[in-house]
Amino acid sequence: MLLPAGVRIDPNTGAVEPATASYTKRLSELRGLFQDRQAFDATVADGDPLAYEVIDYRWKDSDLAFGTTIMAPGKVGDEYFMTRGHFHERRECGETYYTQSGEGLLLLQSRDGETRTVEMKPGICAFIPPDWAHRSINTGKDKLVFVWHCATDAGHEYGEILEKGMRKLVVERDGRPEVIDNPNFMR
Ligand code: PAN
Ligand code: ZN
Repeated sequence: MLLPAGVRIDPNTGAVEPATASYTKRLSELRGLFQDRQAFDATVADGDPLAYEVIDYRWKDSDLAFGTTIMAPGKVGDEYFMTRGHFHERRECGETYYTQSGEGLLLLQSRDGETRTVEMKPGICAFIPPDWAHRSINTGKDKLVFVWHCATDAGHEYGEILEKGMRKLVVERDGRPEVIDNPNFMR
């Protein structure tokens, strides 16, 4: 039987105590996401920084799961560090992203190609409707930490976004984040 629990989440580090699982992604594991391949190779060669970590509180016998994502600040060329981005395998499953610290943008794209962004900053809980692909982007100088919450069996469908990219990019222009069309988006 699953038992109730109070799970401590550190808003600055994203640590989850107790956690059930975690993984990390180094930049080298995100090949193909960024436009500037030369800058990508140079940044990987220069220490292959940790891009993000995901920590879960997830039990298969529960319908609900939550956890944190901790994103390092950084850029590849003028593109900020980002997550892979995905749809959920179970298309009826949405999600929430509640930012604890740092600043970023949540980039969303519907199945039929509508795009939206939602600001990520402490106090904002982003609502991700079912069947919208979502990618988070750290546009700040510090860590971006957010708590996500979704169905345990929502699943991740990465293929389409990995193959085609997203319709929009978030780049730094004059020291500020700007959302632009992705010239390499494959229809
Ligand atoms: C999050 C994401 C996490 C990492 O837990 O999986 O932020 O992003 P990618 O999975 O796109 O690399 C979530 O949205 N779960 O459904
Ligand atoms: Zn998700």
